[in-house]
Amino acid sequence: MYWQKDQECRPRPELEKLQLERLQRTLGRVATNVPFYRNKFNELKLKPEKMTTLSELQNFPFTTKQDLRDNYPYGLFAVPLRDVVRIHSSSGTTGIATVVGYSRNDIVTWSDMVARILCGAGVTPDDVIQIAFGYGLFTGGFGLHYGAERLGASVIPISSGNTKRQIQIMQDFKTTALVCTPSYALKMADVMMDMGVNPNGLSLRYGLFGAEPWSEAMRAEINERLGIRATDNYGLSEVMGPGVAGECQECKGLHINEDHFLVEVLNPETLTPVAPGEVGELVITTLTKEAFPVIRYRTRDLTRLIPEPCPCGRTFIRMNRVLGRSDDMLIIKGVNVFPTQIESVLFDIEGTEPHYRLIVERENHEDKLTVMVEAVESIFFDEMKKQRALIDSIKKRLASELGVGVEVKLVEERSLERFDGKGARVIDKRQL
Ligand code: DLL
Repeated sequence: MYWQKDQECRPRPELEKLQLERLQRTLGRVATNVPFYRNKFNELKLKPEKMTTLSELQNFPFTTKQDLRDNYPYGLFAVPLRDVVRIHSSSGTTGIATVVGYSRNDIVTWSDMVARILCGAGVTPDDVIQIAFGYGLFTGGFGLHYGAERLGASVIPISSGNTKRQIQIMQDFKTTALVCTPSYALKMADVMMDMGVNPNGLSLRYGLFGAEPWSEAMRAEINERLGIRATDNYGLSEVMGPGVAGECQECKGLHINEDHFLVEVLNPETLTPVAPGEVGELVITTLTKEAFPVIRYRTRDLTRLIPEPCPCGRTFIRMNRVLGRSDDMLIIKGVNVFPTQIESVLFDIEGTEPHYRLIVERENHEDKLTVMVEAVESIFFDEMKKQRALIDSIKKRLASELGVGVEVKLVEERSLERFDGKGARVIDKRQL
């Protein structure tokens, strides 16, 4: 199912021609309207109007989150404020917030991009969509909301939190599609159990999850517990919000809306392109945004592109689910470890619950990673021998997956905090 079939299935040569035209226009517009870009282009003697191939983008400078902070709040806007109809902001955990703006046309484009993702996941105007992302400065709530309305579905703008009420409404309003973070979907499954609500008795069929990294194993868990078909969707506020990429029903990677976003995958150290299909940092240039275009924005998200055509017929390239952020990557005794790798192992082990925390410490100048994972209640009634056997088997599986030894601690069911929005599962005490 497509939202804009002609655009989503455009032959690649035509798509690339369109990308070049749109890229030239975007570069020209930021050179004229945004002093930050104009100065950088002048310093490097770059002339957007002379560009003849897409690969010349590689000569242009990167934009980083720090650049957005340095130009707080409106320094990178490419239109006067009177043409801006919406402002979003991401506070981040530390430091100055970043601010992004949208023109009237940007909101239309954004809604279409999200409608494409909803359609790709199987949602139709007949569906009832419960949007359990926060509404506010975060782009998740409003982004999905406008897309769902554009599609013509019935939208329940419940926002995040108050989980029991979410479930009550899901029952009463016959919600067919749930939209939130994957962590919150799992929390809902727990609360349903507490309430004695059988997920199979609900009308729920689809789950569109995003805004944080998750694993295939977590997808399987959510699908099973909620009796739905979960798809992954990706985006970031600096580039637009949700709507940058999303999975079709094949569930084998996320189609990038390439007629609006030009992507590169680069080695994060050398900042040169990785070999096709290799993992690297995703760098995005917007092709149509008016109010807040970004050139070569370094997302810090690690992924790889899947160049093979998709059976669904879309010609947009797919990206692998995000493996993690380059700044979330833990370096334990020199070995690179991604939280999602640990998650995959934990989800696969009998006797553990899908809730964990990773604690990183430094003891005697050595890194120590402790994986705290909830275990099923019966384990604690068993003899110590059984607990120890479970710990040992987790340790062994993790050591072979990660290539570095870790400590494992079993904690009681429900003892770790649950998340309504983005989960924060890593506690790195080395930075304190
Ligand atoms: O999280 C936008 C969004 C909202 C996407 C709702 C999807 C659904 P930010 O708050 O700016 O925007 O955070 C962006 O979240 O750089 C990734 O690190 C992470 N992220 C977003 N989607 C995914 C995903 C929104 N599907 C940052 N998988 C991004 C993994 C994701 N990470």
